[in-house]
Amino acid sequence: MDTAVIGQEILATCERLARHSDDTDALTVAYLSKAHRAVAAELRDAMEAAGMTVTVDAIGNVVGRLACGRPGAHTLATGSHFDTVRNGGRFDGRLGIVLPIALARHLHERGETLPFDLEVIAFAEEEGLRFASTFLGSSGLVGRFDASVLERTDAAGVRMRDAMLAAGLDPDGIGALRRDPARMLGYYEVHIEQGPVLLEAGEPLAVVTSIAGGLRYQCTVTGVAGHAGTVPMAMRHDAGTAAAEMVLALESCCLADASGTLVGTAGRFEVVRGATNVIPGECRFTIDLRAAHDGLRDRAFDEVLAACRAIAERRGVRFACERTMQVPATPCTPAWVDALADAVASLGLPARRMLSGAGHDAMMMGREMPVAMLFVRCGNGGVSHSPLETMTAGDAGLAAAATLAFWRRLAH
Ligand code: HGY
Ligand code: MN
Ligand code: MN
Repeated sequence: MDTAVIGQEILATCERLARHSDDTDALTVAYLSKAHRAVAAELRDAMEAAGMTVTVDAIGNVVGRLACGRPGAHTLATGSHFDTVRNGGRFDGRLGIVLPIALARHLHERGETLPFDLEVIAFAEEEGLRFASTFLGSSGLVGRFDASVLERTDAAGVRMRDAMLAAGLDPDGIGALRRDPARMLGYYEVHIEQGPVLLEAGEPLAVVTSIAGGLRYQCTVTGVAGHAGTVPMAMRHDAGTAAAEMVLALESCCLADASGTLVGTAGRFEVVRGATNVIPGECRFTIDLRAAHDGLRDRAFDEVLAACRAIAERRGVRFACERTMQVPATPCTPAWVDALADAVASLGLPARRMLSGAGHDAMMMGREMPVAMLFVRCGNGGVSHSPLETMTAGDAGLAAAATLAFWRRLAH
C-alpha cells in the first residue's frame, strides 16, 4: 500500500467534507443541520465507492459494511463522529471515518478480504453541540440511548424528536440498533491526538491505553439585577461576579491536582438578558471536568460544588446545577493495545502508549466490546476544537498502514 497516496486521499476527503458548515466563516456542523445532512450524503457515496453496502440508521449514523463472505463471521466496527464543535477542526472525528473507508476501498479493489466483516460507522453525533446530548450516535449501538434526550430542545426551541422526524429518522427505532456483543470482535477508532505530546516527541502515532472519564454540568446563578450606576457595591447580589468566582474555584481545584490529569473548564459563560449598564441578575455557565480516574474526578466535583455553594451563600445569590453528562473513564482492551502497539512497531515506528484526555465514541462502544484507539500527531502545537487543527498526509498514511497491520493481526 502506498502510504503517501492513501494519506493524501484521506486528507483531501477531510478537506472536502469541511466545505459543509452551518456557519459561513467557521466549521460548525451540528446534528441534523443542512450541513450535517450534506456530510452524511458524501460519506454514504464514499462508502459505496469503496464497495460497501450502506445504511443510515434510526439515529442518522451512516454505516458502511464490507462483508467477508464467511457465514457466521464476527464484525469489527470502526469509525468516529462527523458532527463538530462550534468553529471546530477538519479532522476531529472525520479522520476516523475517512481513513477506514480509504482502507476498505484499498482492500476491495485488491479483492483482499479479512476473516471478519468490517463495519465503518460514521456516528451522527458525539460532541453534543445542538442538544447537549454527547455520544448520541454510539449510545444507540450499545443499548445506552437515553430516550429523555429526545425531549431536549435546541437554541431555536426545536425538540430533538421533531428534528429527527423532519430528517426522516426514526426515534422509536433506536432501541433496535443495539449490536449483539457476541457477534462483535470489537471497536477500533483512529483519532487525531488533539494535544501536543506526539508533536513534541517527534512521533507520528500513539496507542491509547485509557480514555479519561468526563462530567458535564449546566449551572445557573441567580442574583438581583439592578442599575449599574446606582446600586451601592455593598448592596449588590451580582450573578456575574459570583459565577466568575465559582469558575475560578473550578480552575484552582484542577490546578491543585498533583496527578496532572484533572482538568476543568467553563466552556460556556453567559449573562441571561445581559446589558452593559445592568447588574447581572442571572448567569449560566457550564462545567466540563475530567480525570484519568473517576474517583479523582468525582471528589474534585464535590469540592467545586461546595465552593460554589459557599460563594453563593456569602454573596446572597442562588446556585443550581444540572448534570448533562457523565461517562466513566474507559480503559482500552489490553490485548488490543498490545496488538496495536505491535502493528505500529512493525512499521519501524515508536509505539508510545498514552492516556486520552479527550472523550471519544470508543468510551461508549467499550461498554459492550473490546476497544482500541490509535492517535495521530496534531500540528500547530497540538491545537484542536479550533480551525487551526491540522495534520499531515504522511502521518495519515502511516496511520492507515498501522491500521491495516492491526486488522491483519486481529485476523490471526
Ligand atoms: O469533549 C471531548 O472530549 C470530545 O471532543 N467530545
Ligand atoms: Mn471533539
Ligand atoms: Mn472527536
